[in-house]
Amino acid sequence: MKIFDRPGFPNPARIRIVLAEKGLEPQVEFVSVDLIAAEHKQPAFLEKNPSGVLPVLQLDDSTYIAESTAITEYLDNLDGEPKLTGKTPREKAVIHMMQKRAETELLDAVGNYFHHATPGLGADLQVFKSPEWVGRQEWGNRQRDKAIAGMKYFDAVLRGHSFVAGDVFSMADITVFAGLMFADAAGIAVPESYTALNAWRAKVSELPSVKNRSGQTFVTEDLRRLGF
Ligand SMILES: N[C@@H](CCC(=O)N[C@@H](CS)C(=O)NCC(=O)O)C(=O)O
Repeated sequence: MKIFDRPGFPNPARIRIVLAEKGLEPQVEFVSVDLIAAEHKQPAFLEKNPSGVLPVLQLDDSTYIAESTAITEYLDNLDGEPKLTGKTPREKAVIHMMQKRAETELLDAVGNYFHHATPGLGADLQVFKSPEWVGRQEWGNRQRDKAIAGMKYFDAVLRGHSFVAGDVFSMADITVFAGLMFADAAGIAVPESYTALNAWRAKVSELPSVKNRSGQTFVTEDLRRLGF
């Protein structure tokens, strides 16, 4: 298997956590794609994933699988012992629901803020983003507010449960974790008053799959190129 990604970026980090959880890293060849140079918007990459985003999994039969959830489901089920996406119909449904909320209300909202209300990944990439329109920055700022509301929601969830979809670490936790990681990079602080969310984050940060392997901030080289 090959994975086209960029170490340190939030969606690639989701899959690196999954690979570590499943002990699959030795079976994967990583191919680094230069997001800041917009390599993922060029025809060679768009053939692999027409959405022009990372990560993408390439199977040995040359099937390409994009979308972090789809990649996670594939990797989690390879050994017939899923641990991140649920075993029973009920578990699968709850994890799917919470994961989707984590994407919509947090991770994607942070991404929209980052790409539309800030210089994002720089000039080469901006031409591929939504066209200039009045209110674009205002819309981006509302996405930041949406992300903070999402954090508040997950703080409330985590006051009642150990993990985002119940009592077991799952794909939904990985998505929330990536959302907070992206929030750090985009300069959106997690309010201190969200104590359950912050405590959960500290706990998840200590998991071996997260602590040792994911990379929890944008890699330094990319940060330098972005002028941070
Ligand atoms: N829905 C996609 C989102 C992937 C995504 O947005 N990846 C980011 C990297 S963290 C990306 O490639 N961004 C480049 C861009 O937006 O141009 C998934 O779940 O994998």
